[in-house]
Amino acid sequence: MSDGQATTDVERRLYELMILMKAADDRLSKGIGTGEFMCVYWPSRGQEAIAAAMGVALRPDDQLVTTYRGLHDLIGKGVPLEEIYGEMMGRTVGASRGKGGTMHIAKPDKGVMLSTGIVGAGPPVAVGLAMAGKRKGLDRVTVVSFGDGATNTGSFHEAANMAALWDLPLVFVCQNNLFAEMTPTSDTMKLEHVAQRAAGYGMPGVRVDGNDPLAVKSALDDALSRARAGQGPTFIECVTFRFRGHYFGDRMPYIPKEQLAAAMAADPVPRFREHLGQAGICGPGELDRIDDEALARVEEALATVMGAPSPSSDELDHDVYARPIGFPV
Ligand SMILES: Cc1ncc(C[n+]2csc(CCOP(=O)(O)OP(=O)(O)O)c2C)c(N)n1
Ligand SMILES: [Mg+2]
Repeated sequence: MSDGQATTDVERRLYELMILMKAADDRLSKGIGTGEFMCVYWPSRGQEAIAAAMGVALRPDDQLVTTYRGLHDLIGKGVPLEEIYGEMMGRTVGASRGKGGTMHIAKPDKGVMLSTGIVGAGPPVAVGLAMAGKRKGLDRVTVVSFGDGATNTGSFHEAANMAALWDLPLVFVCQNNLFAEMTPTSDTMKLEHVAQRAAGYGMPGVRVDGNDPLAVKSALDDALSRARAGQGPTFIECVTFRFRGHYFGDRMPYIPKEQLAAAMAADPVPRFREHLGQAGICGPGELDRIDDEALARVEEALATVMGAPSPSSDELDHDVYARPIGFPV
C-alpha cells in the first residue's frame, strides 16, 4: 500500500469514528430528552477528535483508562455500542451485564481496563498497568484519558511523578474542555496551559488543537513511539470544548453565550468532513454513506439494548470478589 493510500485510509477511519461517536451521543440526548428511555450520562459531544485519534493510533493490545465522560473513548477503542448502551441502561447485554452503569464500563479484551467516576483516580491505576506491562517485557502502552480538572488532584501529581521517574510506557491524554463541572479552568489553575505541568515531573508536555484529529494523532504517534522505546511518559493536552454541559440536562447558564456559539461553530465533526471533501479523500456520496451507516449502526445497537432484560436479582451475588453466604434477596 502506498503512503498516500495509507494516509487516506487513516483519515477516512478517523471520520468514521467521529461520526459514529457523534451519532451515539446525539441519540442518547434525543432518547432521554423525549422520554423514550432513561439513563444518566456525561456527554462527550464536541470532543470526538481526541477519541477518534486514540482509536486509530492505539494498538488493540494497548490499554486505556478513561472516565465517566468516556462514551467516545470507548467507541474508539472498539467496545461494541450494544455493550456501552447496554451498560448505561442497565441491561444484561452491557459490558458488565448491566450492573456497573455509565460510570463503570470496562472491557479488558479490548484493552479498556477502567472507567471511573472518581476525578483523578485514573492516573494511578494507569501507572500500575504500565508498570505491569513493563515488568512483563511487553511493548504495549497504557493511555489514560482525563479532564483538565483532574490535573488539580493530588493523585494525578503522584502518578505523573512515578510514571516519569520509572520511565513507564504511559501517555497522559488531558481532554481540556475548559471546564470542570461548572468552573472554568482559569478559576482553578494559575498556569495558562495544562501541559506546562509536565515539566515539573521531567516529562515532555505538548499542547495540541483537540478539535483536529490529525494534530492529536500526530502527538499520540510520537508519544506512543517514545513509550514503546522505553523513553517514558508524555503528557498531551488536547484543547477542546464540551457542547452539552457537565451532565445531560445541564443548561449551562455559567457559559457565556458567545463562547458556546464560537465553540459550536468550530464543531470538529463537520470541520473534518469538510476537510475530507476538500482534500479529495472522500466524495459527497461516500461521506453521506458513512453518515448513514453510523446512524443505522446506532439504531441497531439501541434496538438490541431496548429488547434486552435488566439483570435479575439472582445476579446480585455474581461477579463479586467473595460470594456471601446466605445473601438475602
Ligand atoms: C474525587 C472527586 N471529586 C469531585 C468529584 C465531582 N466531580 C465530578 S466531575 C468533576 C469535574 C471534573 O472536571 P474535568 O476533570 O475537567 O473533567 P470533565 O468533566 O470536564 O471531562 C467533579 C469535580 C468527583 N467525581 N470525584
Ligand atoms: Mg474539563
